[in-house]
Amino acid sequence: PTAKHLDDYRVSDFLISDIELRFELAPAATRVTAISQIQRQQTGATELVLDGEQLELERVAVDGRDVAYRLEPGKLIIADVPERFSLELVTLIDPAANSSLEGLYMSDGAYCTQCEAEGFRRITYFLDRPDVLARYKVRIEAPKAEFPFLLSNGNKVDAGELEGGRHFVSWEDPFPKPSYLFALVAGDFDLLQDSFITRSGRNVALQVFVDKGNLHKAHHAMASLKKSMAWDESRFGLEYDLDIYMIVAVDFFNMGAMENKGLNIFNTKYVLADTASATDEDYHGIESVVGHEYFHNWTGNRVTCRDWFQLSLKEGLTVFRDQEFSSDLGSRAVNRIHAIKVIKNQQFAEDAGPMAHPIRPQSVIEMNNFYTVTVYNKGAEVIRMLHTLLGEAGFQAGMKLYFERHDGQAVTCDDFVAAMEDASGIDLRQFRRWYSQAGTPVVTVSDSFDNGCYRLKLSQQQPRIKGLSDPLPLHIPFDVELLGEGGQSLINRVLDLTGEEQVFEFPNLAQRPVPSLLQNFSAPVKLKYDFSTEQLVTLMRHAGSEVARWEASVELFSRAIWGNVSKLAAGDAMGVDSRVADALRAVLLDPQLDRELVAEVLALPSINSLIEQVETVELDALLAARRFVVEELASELADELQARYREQSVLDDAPARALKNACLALLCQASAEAESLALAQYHGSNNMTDTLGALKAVMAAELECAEPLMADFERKWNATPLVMDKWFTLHAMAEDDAVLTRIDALSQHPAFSLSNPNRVRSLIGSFAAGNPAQFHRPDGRGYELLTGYLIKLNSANPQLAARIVTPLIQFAKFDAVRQEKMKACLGQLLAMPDLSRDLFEKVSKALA
Ligand code: BAL
Ligand code: ZN
Repeated sequence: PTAKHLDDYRVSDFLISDIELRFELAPAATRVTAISQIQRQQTGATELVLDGEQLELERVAVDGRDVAYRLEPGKLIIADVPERFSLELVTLIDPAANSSLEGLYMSDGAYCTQCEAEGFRRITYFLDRPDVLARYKVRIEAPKAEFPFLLSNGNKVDAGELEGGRHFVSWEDPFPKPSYLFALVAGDFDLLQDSFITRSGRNVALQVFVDKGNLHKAHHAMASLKKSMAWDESRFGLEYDLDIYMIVAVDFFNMGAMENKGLNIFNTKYVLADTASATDEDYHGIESVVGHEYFHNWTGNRVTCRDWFQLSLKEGLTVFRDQEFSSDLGSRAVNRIHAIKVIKNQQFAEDAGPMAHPIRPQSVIEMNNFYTVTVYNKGAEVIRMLHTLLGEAGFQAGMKLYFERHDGQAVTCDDFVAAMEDASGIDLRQFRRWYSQAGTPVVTVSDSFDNGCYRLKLSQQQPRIKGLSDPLPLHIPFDVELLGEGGQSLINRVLDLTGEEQVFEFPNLAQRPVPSLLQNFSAPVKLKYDFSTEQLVTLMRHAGSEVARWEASVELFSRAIWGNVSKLAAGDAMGVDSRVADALRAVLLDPQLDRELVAEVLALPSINSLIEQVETVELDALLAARRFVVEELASELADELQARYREQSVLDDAPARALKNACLALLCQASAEAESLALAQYHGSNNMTDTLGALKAVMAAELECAEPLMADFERKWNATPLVMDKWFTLHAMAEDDAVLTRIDALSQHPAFSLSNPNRVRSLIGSFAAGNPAQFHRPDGRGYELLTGYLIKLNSANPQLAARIVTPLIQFAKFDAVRQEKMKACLGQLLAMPDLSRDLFEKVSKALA
């Protein structure tokens, strides 16, 4: 497999203005007739080269006449085509055998599509690139009894009966779009209907399609859609543009959801919810993903990407928009903490591993590998920095100019930044480097205080990444608050760090202040500053921003854990400073604090987040030290935890459940006496948040009741796949030595299927990514288990395989013995004769 490079971008030789598609649906042999109106764009081009994969070609006609053509791997080539012509192609495809879930495939008996990034070429030969925008007319034919709903993008324009019990429906999408936004669905569903009146008074029909029997679980998705539509109007001034908006939930889906114009296709995980079966976190996830896909209608669909290297143009921006949506509707601090955790725990790991890439990658072998936390979440952080630099008014002016300039076009990240720059008058030349530099910058801070003047010296270091040019200093907005002795806020300011090293002065201060640094995680960088315990305790109690208080707690607890790692290495007894427990007690008992924030603090830093704080890790010592600190703090605070647990138990809202379950998790770590609390919660629960909270707590603490409760849960929920996913995950995260045999046994469970990505992610993916203790077992059997499943998934669903391989390629921080075992597994994958491009790209980079 070879890489494509951003620098090699050339405009397409030909354009396609219109396409008429006819689908004669049949599981093993769907006939697709495509009539495209094509015109030359590059003078001198005479050869039309179309993309196509896994297609059986039946007919090629130019202006109604059969013509000669050539087939090369992945291409159909027609020589000597005229300036403008109509091209008719007839292809046969096999949706039933399509296990990759790209192109047209079957999910539980229904037909559906996934065309982003390059799936449309599995439907017909086409200029399958995002800068070719065409108007689509689609006619779908299928047996009516089995497939009463035949859906595509745009507006329904015709429908009728055909012979033999078949029927057809025709759709027209008036907005020219790239092929990746094409969608088709055919099946029998329950349908939830509603409507939304836009601010200009247009009535939009809203439809959510779900598997039969699930109608009662579609209401939250519908409510989320209506909130999204209202929010985009009020915050961004953006209104919906078609007469109908459809969401279809399918159980077999590689991604979370897909923003196809007017016809979103969703993973059931992000649609179906009722309180019995879905947690508060699931509800929140649905709201944010429904919002995300809806917001793409402007940022992605109306203005799309010129090429796939520009993916962050739409994804970074749309993640930023969905984060703002969630923050405007819920707790801004808690939403920010969740976003920060994704960056620190996952994106920093990607940046430090073999797949490190800028938010605008420069070379790609398999595009599906670049739907990453870097492109999405670091991309959103880059947009957030622009928002910080420009302010809300400047940012909105930039958005307005962006749409004025580019509505209906396929553009680049540079075009977006230019709109922001031109609308605000702020010089973003240096800021643009965020798009081309990979790796996590480190900002090192030192300070001094004399004669009433406090000085902060900031320096930035950029990592060098193989294959990329030497990094240059970035424009880093660095948010600082200075606190006085009593915790009062003295100064709050965003510093512009643009040089390699800069000193910022704060004169006329009575005492040396306590600095709250990189507040709100104002840039996606690693902060190095030697905080004292006293400073962190002050920040935890008094920092103006709740996010800063949480950050201080993470720093304080992390130091307590690393301190014990050092003690273990020195052969000293472990211990926890009483100030750490006192600080946690103060947070736990503060009635003013957002209870979800308190729950976040009580969660204590995860192993994965701790690993990201260091260059190399002694995992066994880290696991032991974290366990020790958690148990110490839990026993120290047992009375207070019990009290808050009981106080919150009588309340019935999401923050109460979050805090209660965080208390329970710690109590179970402190002593087996908490078992009765967990049992009572499990048996008395009327909602999945509490049920799962109790189960998680007893599983993590390996209490005796864990096994019977898991068995009870399985009995109750074995017919509900999304709930069984939670059960598989709980098993996969168990830290006891029997987990490997249990996972293999569970892979034979009737509710498990290797062909369903949700099941695979819940059992295999969460083991590899979320159970570091067992995945990184010193004997290497955790790596071998993952590798065995990757070998099975490699040809069936390469995209999924390449997703879950991630923890295996991120070996650089581990000891030599573990690294060797990880590399041996990667070597085994690389030696496979039919290794997919997806896995090849990641594995070969890891072993390079
Ligand atoms: N465009 C792929 C799914 C999403 O980011 O919305
Ligand atoms: Zn997206």
